[in-house]
Amino acid sequence: MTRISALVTSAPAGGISYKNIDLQVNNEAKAKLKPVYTGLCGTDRMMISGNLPFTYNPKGQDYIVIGHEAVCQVLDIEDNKFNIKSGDYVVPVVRRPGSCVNCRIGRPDNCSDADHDVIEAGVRGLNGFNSEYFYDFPQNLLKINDKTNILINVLTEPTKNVMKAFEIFDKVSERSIFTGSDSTYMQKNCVIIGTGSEAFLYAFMAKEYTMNVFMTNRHSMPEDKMKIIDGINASFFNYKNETMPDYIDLLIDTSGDPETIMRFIRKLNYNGVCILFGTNGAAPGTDYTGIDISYIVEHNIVIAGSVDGSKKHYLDAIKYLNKWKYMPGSAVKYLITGIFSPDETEIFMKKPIEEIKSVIKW
Ligand code: DN4
Ligand code: BGC
Ligand code: ZN
Ligand code: ZN
Repeated sequence: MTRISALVTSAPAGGISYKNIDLQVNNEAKAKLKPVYTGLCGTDRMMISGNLPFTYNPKGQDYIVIGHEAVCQVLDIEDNKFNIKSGDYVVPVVRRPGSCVNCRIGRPDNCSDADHDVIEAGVRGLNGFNSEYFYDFPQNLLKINDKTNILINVLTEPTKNVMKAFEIFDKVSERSIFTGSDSTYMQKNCVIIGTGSEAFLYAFMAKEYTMNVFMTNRHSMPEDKMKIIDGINASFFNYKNETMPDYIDLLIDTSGDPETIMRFIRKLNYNGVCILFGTNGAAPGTDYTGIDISYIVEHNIVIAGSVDGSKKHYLDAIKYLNKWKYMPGSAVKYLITGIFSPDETEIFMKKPIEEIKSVIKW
């Protein structure tokens, strides 16, 4: 049995170690991959601190290799119908379809029973990508054609979440005319709660729609983050002491904080859309009254949850990241705020204050 080094936790209890494990060879999985960069996020940190109850180890293992955000190089691949060759860069998908009807049509992100039907690399029942190398099936890989600055492509997985959320926005905003009387989104206000990596990627995408984009948090923003916000022509306000826009057309939450979400729902415009994306099971509850319910009803407000994304959203993510790579000022590259080696496991325990996206170089 080949031994390889990997970053592992024991799910759902937690903990982290960088150690040697047996390479799992699945004779059906015909692509041998080497991660080049992996990203880490709150999901990994919650697993490691033992706060993600739905995570579990692969069958027959007392650990799970963590990591679901990766850009990898193909070391070896057997003939396949996806036009992937040795040496290519690829992004592996997180969620693997089960047998429900949504999974069977290629939409495991909309799985009808995600707690039982799907498995997720690095999260639920399947080893993730933080190991020297691993095997996967060609159908789980998305090829990156533009090999320049491949580091940016480690953002593909988090960006696919944004692509799915905007698909939901497109669908629900069809029920009435959402664009302005000039046929564009140029006078529409999009407020994004939070200033982490997902919030920034939402801001990049809302700018693609040409909306007025406002990011917000409960404290002021350090200079580095302000530079990125200015670089994409968006704005920031501290909602504790600065004025917010008079109205909001599209509200996107990445905080998972009920009180903050309600504060902003009360500012949604007629036919407004609220996408809930952030999750924080530990956040305290909040008050809302019949007046709030009447407001939501009378304004035709849609509140939609959005989780994960499907293969087509990975493709959209690759397309937009490639565009953003070449944007003047290349603001997207500043989203990667630290590059670590696999043995620097402390990075999984504590989020640095200046962090947007921390990355591991393999
Ligand atoms: P993150 O970097 O922790 O971002 C969360 C952001 O929310 C940070 O900027 C926080 O600010 C901010 N925040 C927290 N509480 C408040 C508040 N009360 N008011 C305003 N802002 C607040 O995480 P991320 O960007 O990686 O992911 C964002 C969220 O999406 C997380 O909750 C993830 O669990 C969730 N997520 C969902 C999916 C999915 O549905 C995938 C990935 C992530 P500060 O406290 O850091 O200053 O598929
Ligand atoms: C990933 C999603 C996944 C979710 C829950 C997130 O970090 O981006 O694809 O479904 O975790 O495991
Ligand atoms: Zn993640
Ligand atoms: Zn399913």
